[in-house]
Amino acid sequence: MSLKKIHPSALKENDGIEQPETISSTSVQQIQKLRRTQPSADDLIASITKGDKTALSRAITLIESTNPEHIEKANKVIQGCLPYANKSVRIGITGVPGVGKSTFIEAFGKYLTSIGKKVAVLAVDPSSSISHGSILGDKTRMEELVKDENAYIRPSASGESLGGVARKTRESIVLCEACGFDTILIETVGVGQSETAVHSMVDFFLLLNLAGAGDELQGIKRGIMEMADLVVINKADGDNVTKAKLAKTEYNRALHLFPMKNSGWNPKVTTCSAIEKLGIDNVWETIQEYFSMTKANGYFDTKRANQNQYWLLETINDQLKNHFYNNPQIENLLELNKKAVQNNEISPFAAAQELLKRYFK
Ligand SMILES: Nc1nc2c(ncn2[C@@H]2O[C@H](COP(=O)(O)OP(=O)(O)OP(=O)(O)O)[C@@H](O)[C@H]2O)c(=O)[nH]1
Ligand SMILES: [Mg+2]
Repeated sequence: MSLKKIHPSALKENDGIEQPETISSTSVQQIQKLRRTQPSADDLIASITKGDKTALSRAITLIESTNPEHIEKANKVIQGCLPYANKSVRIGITGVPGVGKSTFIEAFGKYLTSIGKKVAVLAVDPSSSISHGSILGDKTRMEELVKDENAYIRPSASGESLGGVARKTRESIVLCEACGFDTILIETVGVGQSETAVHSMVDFFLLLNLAGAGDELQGIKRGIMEMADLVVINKADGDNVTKAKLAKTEYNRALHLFPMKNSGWNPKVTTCSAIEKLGIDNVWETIQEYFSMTKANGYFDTKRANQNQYWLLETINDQLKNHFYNNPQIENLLELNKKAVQNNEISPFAAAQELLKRYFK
C-alpha cells in the first residue's frame, strides 16, 4: 500500500460525509436584511445635510468603492449634496514625513473647534494603501480631535493612482461641507506629486517645515515652496526657538524671490510649536487675512471656478486612460508593442498609432 493512500490529501472529501454548509442560512438572511436596510441615496442626503457623521462616512465609503452600483449611488449623493456645499474654507497642509503634520492638525483642529468651527480632516496619501502606518499613527496623534464632536477625521482613500485617490478626496469635500463642516483640512505628504493634486482642491496652501542646521531650503522642492501661501516652521520650542527664528528670516528672503502670485497675496512665514500649542492662533489669523483679501479681490471665487474645470478635465482624462488600459485586447497588444519598441522593430509613435487605431475601431 502506498503512503499516498493512507494519508490522502486533507483537501479531499471523504465519501459519505456531507460537507458542512460554509455559509449558514442565518448569516445569509442577515446579510440580505442588511442589504435591504442600506439607506438609499435620498436617505443619505437627508441624513448628511442634518449633520449625521455616520451617514457621511457611509457616503464616503461609496465614493471610495469601485463597484459600479456604488459609483452610481455615490454620484447621486454628491449631486444631492452640491447645493449645500461650497460654504467652507479649504486648507491644504503639506510637509515631509516627521515634520509634525498630524500633531499640528490635532492642535490646529482643536483650536478651530474651540472658536466654534466645525472641522473635517481629509487626506491624500497615495501610499496609504501600502503602509497603513500613518493612519495608525494618527489615531494616537489626533487623540483629542478624534473625540471632538465638532471634528471629523477620515484617512486617505487607498488606490492605485494618485489621480483616483485625489478625486475621491475632492468629492468627499462636497459631502463634508453639506454635513456642516465649515473648515476642511486636507493633509498630504510632501514628497511627490500629491501636493499638486491637493493644491488644485484647496483655497489656501500651508507648508510645514523645520528649522534645519545649515541650508534651510535644501530638500524642499522649489515647486512646493512656490505653491505655499504660508510657511510654518514647526517645532519652535526648547533649544530650537532661535534656529526657528533664523529659519523664518531665511524663508522670508527666499519667498521674495518668487514671482508675484495671481492672488495678489504675499506668502508669509511664521513659527509654531504644535506640541506645545504655541503660535497656532497666529497661523489662523494669517489664513483669515488671506481669505479677507482674496474674497474681496475676487480671486477666491475665480480659483474655485477654475478648480471645478480642472477636475472636470482631470476626471475625463483619468477615466479615458483607465478604459484604454483595461481593455483586454489592448493589454495584449500593448505588451507585444512594448517588446517590439524595445527591440527597435517599430517606432514608439507608430506603435502608439496602431494601438489607438485598434482601440477606436
Ligand atoms: N519638539 C516638537 N516635536 C514635535 C512637534 N510636532 C511634532 N513633533 C514630533 O515629531 C514627530 C513627528 O510628528 P507627526 O505629527 O507624526 O509628523 P507627520 O508629519 O504627521 O509625520 P508622517 O505622518 O509620518 O508624515 C512626533 O514624534 C511628534 O511628537 C513640535 O511642535 N515640537
Ligand atoms: Mg502624520
